[in-house]
Amino acid sequence: MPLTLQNLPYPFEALEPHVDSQTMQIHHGKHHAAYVTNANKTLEGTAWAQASATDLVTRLADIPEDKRGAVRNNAGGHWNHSLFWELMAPAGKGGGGAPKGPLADAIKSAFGSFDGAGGFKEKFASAALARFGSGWVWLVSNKEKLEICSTPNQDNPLMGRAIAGCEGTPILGLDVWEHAYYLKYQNRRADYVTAWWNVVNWGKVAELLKNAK
Ligand code: MN3
Repeated sequence: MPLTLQNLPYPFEALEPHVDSQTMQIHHGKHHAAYVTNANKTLEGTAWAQASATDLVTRLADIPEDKRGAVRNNAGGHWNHSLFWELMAPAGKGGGGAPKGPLADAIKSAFGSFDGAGGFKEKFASAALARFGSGWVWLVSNKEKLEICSTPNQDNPLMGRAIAGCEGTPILGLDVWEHAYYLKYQNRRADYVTAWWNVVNWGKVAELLKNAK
């Protein structure tokens, strides 16, 4: 089956006021939908037409060269957004708060603390602000260790360090393209990041960490 656009796991307005309804509608219904359409159009009639998004991003080097750039951007965009929607939940109803259990322990061991000075949240937010132009910030599980890294455009850590400058299994990702925040926050990416913590679904992150091992 070609790639398909999944519905959001919550209504468009569910993440208000932190992420606004109009942004969610355009982001999912226009931006994400376009990545799916364009990836399918690129792969139509090729041996890759039935490949999963994960196959496409992890085996990018095997994709015919004339299609590779379009697959990198569009299958990458589809993979990244499919995860991103799952990583959020309404504030106070699965979203926000702090990680628990083995995830909390792993974050503390890798970064010193979750929300203390110089700790995980501060480092992740700095990486989000340091990403010039469009891209993503990731928390990855790489060889049993948690690391923060960032990628340009729709690159993904599963593409590997040689391509994406980052490697490992993503367990948390933040979209810092302007389309993710401009309607509500305009140029204030830092405010978007601060607000986004209120809707992070740490239960999902914990599950992804468990599956990454
Ligand atoms: Mn986006």
